[in-house]
Amino acid sequence: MLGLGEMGSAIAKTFVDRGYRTTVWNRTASKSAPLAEVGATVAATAAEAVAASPLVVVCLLDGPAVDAVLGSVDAAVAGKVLVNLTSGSPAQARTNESWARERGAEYVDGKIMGDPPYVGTPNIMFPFSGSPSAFKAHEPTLQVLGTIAYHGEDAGLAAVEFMGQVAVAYELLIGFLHTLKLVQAEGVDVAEFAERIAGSIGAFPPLLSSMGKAVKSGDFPPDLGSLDVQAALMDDMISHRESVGVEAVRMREVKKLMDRRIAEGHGDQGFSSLFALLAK
Ligand code: FVH
Repeated sequence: MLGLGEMGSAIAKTFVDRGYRTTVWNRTASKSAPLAEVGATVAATAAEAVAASPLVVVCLLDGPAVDAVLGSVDAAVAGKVLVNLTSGSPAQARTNESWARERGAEYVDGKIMGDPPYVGTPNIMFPFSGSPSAFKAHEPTLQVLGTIAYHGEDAGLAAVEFMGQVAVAYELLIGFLHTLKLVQAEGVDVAEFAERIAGSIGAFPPLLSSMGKAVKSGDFPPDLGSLDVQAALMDDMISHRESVGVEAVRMREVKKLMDRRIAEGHGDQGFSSLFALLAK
């Protein structure tokens, strides 16, 4: 295990707890002590840790950290399976895959969707992609970390899944925070309102599924109503926000897209049809 930050330590501890012989390394050596206490072997260098096991799991801060550590390991990865759980882009994953292949190692990219306390439970998700044979060989080991899924041989696919899932979460949550500001500005209890939203959000999964199908087919039904009707509501939403001093920049963006779509003769289509305008 290379990297013993919050996440790397939780992963290493899970391997040890489940009975896997585990060798750990971290740039700041003192972070190895709690792992040594529970039974992990501490390596003095990253290369020494790599040499100790057929499976090498990497969990570092970011791409530059991975480059620095793998650079110090270099040829020692020959014959190993490298599983990199560090956050990063699809392009970084594909570059890492080439780097490993050139040195005779198999590469699996993985991403982490969840927090350290959930490692070792089903409540944390790990999408993987890359070498199918390496994934198959180590699937039972990776399964102890949480709920895992294999997305395909292209090493970038786990990162595509991660970036997409994280993006949906951030887009939704920033919209939620703006809405809380609006509700609070109107004197309504935000915590109680949040509870009501938590109760009503169950209506979204069927909508997401039907929007996905509409985007895939290019056949846009009037989901959420026709754009002609929604555009009028959007005007109300923008002026409501402005009237209570809440920023409305994204709503104006949505309205602009609706106006463009209507001007192009698609006012009878629904919200999903805005997808047609999203290419840069
Ligand atoms: N923690 C979380 O909740 C999130 C959940 C979602 C996914 N992430 C990703 O997991 C990666 C690791 O995150 P982390 O929480 O373990 O991060 P830190 O506790 O900050 O530990 C960072 C480790 O990286 C080492 N490191 C940083 N730079 C270098 C470098 N140039 N050379 C060698 N090692 C480096 C650092 O070492 P040290 O500072 O202790 O010496 C830590 O081991 C991350 O991609 C998240 O996005 C976690």
